[in-house]
Amino acid sequence: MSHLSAEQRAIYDEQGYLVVRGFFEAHELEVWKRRLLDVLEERVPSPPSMLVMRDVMVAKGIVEAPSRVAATAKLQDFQEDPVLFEGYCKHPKLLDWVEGFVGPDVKSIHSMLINKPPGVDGRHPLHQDLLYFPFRPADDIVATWTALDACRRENGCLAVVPGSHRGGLRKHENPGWEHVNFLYVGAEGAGPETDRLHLEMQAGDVVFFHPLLLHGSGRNRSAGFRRAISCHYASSRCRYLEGGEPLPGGGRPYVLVRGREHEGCI
Ligand SMILES: O=C(O)CCC(=O)C(=O)O
Repeated sequence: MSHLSAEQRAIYDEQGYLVVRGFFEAHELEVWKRRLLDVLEERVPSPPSMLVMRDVMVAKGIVEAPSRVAATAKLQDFQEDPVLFEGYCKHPKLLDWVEGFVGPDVKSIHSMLINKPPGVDGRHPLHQDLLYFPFRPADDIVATWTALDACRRENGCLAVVPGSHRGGLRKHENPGWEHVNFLYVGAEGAGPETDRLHLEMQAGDVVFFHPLLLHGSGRNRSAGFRRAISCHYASSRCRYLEGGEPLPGGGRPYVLVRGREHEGCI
């Protein structure tokens, strides 16, 4: 049963994103924030399939981080972490909403806890996530991005270009900045001159967005962390592009989280 109203769906179709305020409660966010610390401070084992990505300025020795958490840009692909995956990606209320975008058969296709520590550049250029997904249709893919802290311009909130999902997939390239995190590429023609909307969000707010929406985030100029947890979902009816199948043994694990599998699909 989807919770998405026809009016909300129309906003999403027009703008490429939909913000839902007060979606999660503070105690739910606490569990995910504590898990980040437990993983980074090695109180719990870190699944081998999960990438713990250091910020590039720390990795190159340009900035000395006071702790491992201050050195970490994100955790990625946490499908084997029971707390983050079961708790967030399989959250029943979140999946009820996701169904409203991709239908009843849902796969989780990518998960991240983005940390954005203070003291580093950490910007993410405007880009389109469809770049990372070798299957279609794009309209059957949706991202959820949940603020774990209050996200403001000062600490590098998400920025979006409303309506940009109605163009196609652009070429992407290194933005040419001095310090750019691993695989943070920007869409061609979407440089600093591009008008964007800064999505200021309270902790617990969620934004659902289309995989062609141009989005990115600024530098964290505050003294605290700007954390967010995010999962991408696709209909399990999506089909690989020709030549787009993951390499044997490689590629991302796509995990059925609701409904059923479909023959010949992702
Ligand atoms: O949370 C952010 O700063 C942006 C994350 C993002 O757009 C991404 O990792 O694709």
